Amino acid sequence: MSEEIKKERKKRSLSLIQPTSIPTLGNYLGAMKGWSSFQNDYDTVFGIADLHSITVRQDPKKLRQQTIELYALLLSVGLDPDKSILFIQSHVPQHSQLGWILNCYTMFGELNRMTQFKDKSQQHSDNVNSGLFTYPCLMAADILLYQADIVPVGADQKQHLEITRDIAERFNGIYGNVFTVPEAYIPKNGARVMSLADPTRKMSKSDPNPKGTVYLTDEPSVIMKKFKSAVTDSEMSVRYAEGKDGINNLMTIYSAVTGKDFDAIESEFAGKGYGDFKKAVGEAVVAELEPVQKKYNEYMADKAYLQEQWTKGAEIASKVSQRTLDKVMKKVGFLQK
Ligand code: ATP
Ligand code: LTN
Repeated sequence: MSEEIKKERKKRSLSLIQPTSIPTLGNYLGAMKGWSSFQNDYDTVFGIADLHSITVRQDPKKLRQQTIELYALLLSVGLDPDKSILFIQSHVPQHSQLGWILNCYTMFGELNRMTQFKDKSQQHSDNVNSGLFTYPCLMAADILLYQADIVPVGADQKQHLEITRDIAERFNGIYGNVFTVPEAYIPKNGARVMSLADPTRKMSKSDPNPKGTVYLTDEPSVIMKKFKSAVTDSEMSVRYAEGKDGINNLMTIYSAVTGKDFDAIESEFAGKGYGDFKKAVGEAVVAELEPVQKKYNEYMADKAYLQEQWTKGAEIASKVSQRTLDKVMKKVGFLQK
């Protein structure tokens, strides 16, 4: 069988991330860390969801800078433009086009149930715009345009994957088999990393309290400091249990980074204090991020290379997604040019 045919048969994996700031340890462990390993077994597509990011007000200059930084970080965690399609969403107009069409196949009541919409409209009560509400239609377009089979994301995106499946099934039910119905792929460990300052809330890029959030480009000393001041409990025993949100979170992080399971971690720290444990978690995270940060600095010093890659990514993404868009436009009854 020729390489070309073998490649055609691989399943497709797709995921996007918003350029709302430098990614956090949560984004990394819940999503980005695993993405590079998909490149061997899947036909992989990754993108920067800048269209989604303006559902919350962004500073234009910062948004541009964060998009470049995120592109460099995607390469730094091991995404390879020769193996994957790596694009920026606003460079590929097919996303907005299909997004609009899918708006008309998504019910108000379905969107109204989305917990991300409820959370974000509370966080940004001065800007509850319609984009925030119809966010899942654009996300469904991102996924369905490429006929993705699996979508590796953190646990918080499960509901958005379910609505994407519902939209795809509804559309297929009316017009025949147009879209592949995708499945979420949620990692076993690290799917939900919590804030170090408030372990009952997810670690988020847009958290105004930087103490609870580890950013991928934080200096080692900053990372160590954040772990040292992580909120724990008064029990002084490293074990995974209900009500020990802080320790559970640190164990999750340590396990996701080192590959050790919870039993092994409990034995390793039996009889030791939280100080030792926090230090070990901090050091493991620093060691994990060191090679990523080194590559990041190299890529950031070569903007011409980055631009060349995102231009190439947009061309390929546009070609692939147009095939689905053509099919959809024909099915719904739009007149051909
Ligand atoms: P924002 O804080 O701006 O809403 P975010 O970090 O929640 O952003 P994205 O940039 O869209 O959201 O997320 C990219 C990926 O990271 C998604 O797959 C998401 O599920 C995952 N992710 C986000 N936060 C966490 C977390 N705390 N733990 C695990 N995975 C996460
Ligand atoms: N909503 C996602 C980001 C996102 C996405 C996608 C993820 C936009 N489009 C398509 C997977 C597939 C989030 O992670 N907050």
